[in-house]
Amino acid sequence: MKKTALITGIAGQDGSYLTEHLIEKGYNVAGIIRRNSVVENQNSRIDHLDDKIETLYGDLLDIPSLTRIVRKVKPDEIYNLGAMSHVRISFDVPSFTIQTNALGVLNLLEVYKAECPKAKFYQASSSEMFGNSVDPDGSQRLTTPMRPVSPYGCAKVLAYNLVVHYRNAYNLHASNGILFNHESPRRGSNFVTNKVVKTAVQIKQGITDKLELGNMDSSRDWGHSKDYVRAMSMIVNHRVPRDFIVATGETRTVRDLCMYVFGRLDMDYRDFVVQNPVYVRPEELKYLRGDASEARDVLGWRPEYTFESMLDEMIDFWEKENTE
Ligand code: NAP
Ligand code: F7E
Repeated sequence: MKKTALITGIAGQDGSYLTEHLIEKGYNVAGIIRRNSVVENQNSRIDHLDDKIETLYGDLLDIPSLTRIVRKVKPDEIYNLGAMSHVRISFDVPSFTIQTNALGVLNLLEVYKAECPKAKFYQASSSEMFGNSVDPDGSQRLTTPMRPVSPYGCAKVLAYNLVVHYRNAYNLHASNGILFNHESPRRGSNFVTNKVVKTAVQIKQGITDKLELGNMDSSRDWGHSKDYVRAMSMIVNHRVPRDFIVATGETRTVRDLCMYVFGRLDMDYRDFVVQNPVYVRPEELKYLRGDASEARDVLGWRPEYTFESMLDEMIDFWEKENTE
């Protein structure tokens, strides 16, 4: 019998790729969307899947909507990807961020426990939970202390702990995937990778002449969203519920990112990048490099994209987008 997956945040970057992945695996997919005042923006990442999925209006902060949706969909698997996902903006809207990213998870766990406790549950946890905590070998892993440095990170730590607690207390198949940064052409263009690629292509095409950035010295472990949604499905279908790190194990600075993207377009980033303090955070997470050896050894997960092939795909996307 076909399995049914329910995805919160289905219209986001990961939600859209996860939907494609699960449809390919033969699932029925349903997802929660929120009302957008610009109707054209509502489902732009999932418009092409319109006739293959069911979308339902709901919100992690609205328990009646979650109950109604879970009763209707009767999911075998729940993927909780819905969140206010922008770290810098979480400093501007800390209360909203904590409500959505922490209390929203509590709401969903309660509905899950009451309505479909036999289902499997995935929580989109984040490397931002580690803050500036790094093991002596320069990696973060499940045992690395969590010391978040943003409202976003604080909320994700609470949500992470709630998932572990509900798993243990109520014998639920609930797992956290602690995913490091992952990108794609579908990434919001106010995240640094897509911002750099989009603007560099526009500079090359003469549409603009500078790129304003914040801290160029921070390091991130960047992978591709398509690879990471495969890991989500492997985590949910693992025999026992448990948490996994998903990362590439490589780290690069924002400066390295600029050097590669501008270089690919035959330009020198130093001629175009200017610092704007608006993009500097009150507290910065300086360095991330994940140890995903358990995802590799236990789940058999391997990323297919490299840092370069991911950026090449994003450059191709913006080159086509800007000329159409
Ligand atoms: P994204 O593109 O920003 O998508 C987030 C989705 O959540 C959007 O569809 C958004 O809907 C929805 N959402 C926001 N608030 C909601 C609420 N109150 N109720 C229901 N849905 C809500 O983010 P993403 O990159 O796909 O990330 C997916 C998840 O993974 C997020 O939880 C994020 O925090 C987490 N994560 C991401 C990364 C990464 O590098 N991408 C790494 C680790 C963890 P609207 O468009 O209507 O706002
Ligand atoms: O910043 C620096 C910035 O916003 C990366 C989310 O998916 O990954 C993401 O969070 C780095 C930071 O991602 C600009 O200071 C410099 O050091 O692309 P980002 P993030 O904050 O790491 C984690 C794992 C998540 O869970 C989150 O949901 O780049 N940076 N200049 C800049 N960043 C932005 N956005 N814009 C700049 O102009």
